Amino acid sequence: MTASTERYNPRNVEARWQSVWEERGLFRCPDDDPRPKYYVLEMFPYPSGRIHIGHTRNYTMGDVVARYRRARGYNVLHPMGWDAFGMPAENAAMQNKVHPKEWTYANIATMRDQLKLMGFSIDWSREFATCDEEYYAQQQRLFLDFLKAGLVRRKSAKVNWDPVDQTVLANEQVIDGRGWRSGALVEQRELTQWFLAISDYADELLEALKTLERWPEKVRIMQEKWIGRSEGLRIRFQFAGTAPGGAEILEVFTTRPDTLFGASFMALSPDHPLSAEIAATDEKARAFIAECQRRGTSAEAVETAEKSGYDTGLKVRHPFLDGKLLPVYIANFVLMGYGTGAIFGCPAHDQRDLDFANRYGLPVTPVVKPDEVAEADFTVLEEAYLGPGRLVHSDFLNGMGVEEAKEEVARRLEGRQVAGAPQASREVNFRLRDWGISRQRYWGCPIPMIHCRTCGAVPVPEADLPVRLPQDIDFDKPGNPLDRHPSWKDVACPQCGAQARRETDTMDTFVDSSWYFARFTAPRAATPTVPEIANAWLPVDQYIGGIEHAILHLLYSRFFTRAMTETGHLDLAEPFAGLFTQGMVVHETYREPDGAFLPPEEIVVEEKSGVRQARHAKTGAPVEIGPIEKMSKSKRNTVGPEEISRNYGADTARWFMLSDSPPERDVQWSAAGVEGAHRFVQRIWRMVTGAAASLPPAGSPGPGRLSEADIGLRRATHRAIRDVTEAIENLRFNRAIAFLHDLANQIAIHDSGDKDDSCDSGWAQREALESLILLMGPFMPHLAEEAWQVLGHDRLVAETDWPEADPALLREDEIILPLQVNGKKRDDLKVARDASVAEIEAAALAAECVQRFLEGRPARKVIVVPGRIVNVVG
Ligand code: ANZ
Ligand code: ZN
Repeated sequence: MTASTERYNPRNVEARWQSVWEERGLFRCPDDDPRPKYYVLEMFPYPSGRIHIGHTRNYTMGDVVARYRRARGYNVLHPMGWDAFGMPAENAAMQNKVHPKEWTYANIATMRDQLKLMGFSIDWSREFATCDEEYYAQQQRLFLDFLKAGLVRRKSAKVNWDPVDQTVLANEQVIDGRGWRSGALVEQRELTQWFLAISDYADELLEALKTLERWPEKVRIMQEKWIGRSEGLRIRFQFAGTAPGGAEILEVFTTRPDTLFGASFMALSPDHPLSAEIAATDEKARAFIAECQRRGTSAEAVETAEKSGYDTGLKVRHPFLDGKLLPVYIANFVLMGYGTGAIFGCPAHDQRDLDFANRYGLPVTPVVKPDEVAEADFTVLEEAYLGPGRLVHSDFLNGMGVEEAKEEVARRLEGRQVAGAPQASREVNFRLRDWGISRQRYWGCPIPMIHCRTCGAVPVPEADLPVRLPQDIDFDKPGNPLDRHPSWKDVACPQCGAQARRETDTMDTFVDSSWYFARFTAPRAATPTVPEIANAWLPVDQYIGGIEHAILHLLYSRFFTRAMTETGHLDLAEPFAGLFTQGMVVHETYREPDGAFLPPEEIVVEEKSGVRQARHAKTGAPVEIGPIEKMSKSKRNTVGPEEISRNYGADTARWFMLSDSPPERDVQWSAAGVEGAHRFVQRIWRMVTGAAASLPPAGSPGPGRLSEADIGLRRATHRAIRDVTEAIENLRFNRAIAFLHDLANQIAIHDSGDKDDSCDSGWAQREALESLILLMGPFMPHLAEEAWQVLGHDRLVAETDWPEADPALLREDEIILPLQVNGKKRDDLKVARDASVAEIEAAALAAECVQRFLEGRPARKVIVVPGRIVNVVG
């Protein structure tokens, strides 16, 4: 066999195969296809400018799955689109005077070309951007249908207000009290907003998490916590005297009614209506409330703040202790948006209450005592006791367990009347709030509503949809550009015809991404979905994306699926049957002495006596090697697909990104690693081109006679088929790659061994090479096509069935039997699978442990249970 010296040139080869795939329309997926469907989706990108290779790791994973499923006979939907609305386009407009639309579509064009270089098997005919009029028009339809179904609400709500960007921010866009983009200190404002009724589905969204078996456990737990279901009791405390405004009762929500005898104070949220009543006549209360509001009263703001309160002088009566009065505070750590906005504080068993009590000198009475501690030794000083135990200092509850005590308190209070109602009622609360979708921005989907002085908020009539974004818009001043537009918002009321005003808020961009997976099933339809088609394709069989979307995006999509089902656009329980969260691509950072980051392509790294040193490629100036970090624009540690495609080819990048680390872990991009992957590409190419001429033709019948080595190679081949298949099924891409390396090694070993001319060695070799190429196909699709052609095939790999492992060749040749001496296991005995009883007996008698035992005596008996056990009796 002659070794080929011709190097594989990915640059030409990859472009050529990409156009062949496209010409033949191989990745289009018809809706009316008899094959079973498979929908694989990667979270669609935001068109921020350019992609770097780190962005493409999840698309590579999705592509491996897509190509594999196609080869397994599925009709595969693997689409791509753009999550294209959002602030960055407006920021770019402000900074560079480009229109957000122009900026966005230019970025999409660039990024589409970049993605195409990677050779992903995407049905590009289904592509859309969420800022396409065609898409957001349908989103407005959905909004109006949700409105009709009672799933849209208009409420006044406290919002996080970014004074620099002049917009409302979602809680998760507030980081350490500052706007995520502007960095400005966020203020609290009361605004009337549009909400989607996700809280109506809280119970169901929680319950259905159990059905998501192919989701990572950690994501399900995060969602569970976010939804935050609490079972508790609403207790009505009586004021001693009357409170300002005439209130007789203070209602609290508690999950720990068992601790009622440990209560030492009550606390109201600064936003509680009673707090406002008190403030009306109490200047100090007013000042305290104002200070709390200045610092923010959102859950995030409150969590980090030191506990503080104001003693209002009011008191309530303890429900079970005659004459015991509890002081009522206004406290900064009580939220208005949860429960009743008021609590009873039990310092011994709640850390916030304890911190508060210690600060204000309130009593701390432990009422739940762990069993292993003596009552005299049990105190609570700095750390609240949250564990299990028995009730103490609690009158009729003494000796009960926590659950029993909860039940007893509930039962007694439910049966009592105060101010004409039971003193307590059982209640379930959720942390999950309705989803505020109003954003005071231009670059988003307009909310299709009109405000009329007489008729109120009126939906835009069907016939007038879509409400289009105006093109002529200016970004020179802060605030909402739509609101400032000279004429856009002026419109007649659809009901009474009077002069009215368009809603100038646009939708949160999370709305756009909450149903795009459904739109891919009928991307050009004149309705949001075509239900029969959507229901046939959905759910997404495998969804792949970043863990950063573990909560909001996935929860919102799950809610949309239900809302769309309720409004007839879908008939579906859950949108994503399988979810995989991938690790990132990380890379070293490089800095100049002045701290400025440098991109990898300007750096040369050398190793001198074991120490890696970097210098500037052009000037030779020394450069500091910084920590390994996620590839990002700001650190300049990115590598572009163009560069990779030019130097090594997409296949090398794809192979490398999946090879070293398990897919859920980060992988470090390094020049050495990429070169290693590329050497493998070249090696496969040499193997195939070197062997091609001497192999029997493709499709030759056989095999005829095979040597021991040939059979060994066939076994290795079929094991690889089994193992790679299983690894891809389980998304263990790095393991699949390791098995492929093994097979390549086996082929090389066989190739370099002695050949018996009377044997069909070439047949076994062809089988091995062909299997290697087909199994590699999902990872390195271009190399696979080129090699496949060299091996004499006309059909493309992309059109060829996945290889099947022959069970006969998977059987191990040797089996292991437990070897006993007088009924006690002494060793393992390795014998040929088809060994006769006599052969097994002989092997057992020859075993060292048996020889030592018999010391030259003959055995009395050897019992062989074929396939099970051997026992030597001596
Ligand atoms: C008395 C008590 C005693 C409590 C004790 C806890 C431990 P989850 O599990 O999150 O539902 N709480 C109720 N409403 C609140 C509000 N608006 N802002 C801040 N805290 C509030 O938590 C329920 C517990 O959080 C409730 O049970 C209440 O404090 C507090 F040893 O009541 B507990
Ligand atoms: Zn009107």
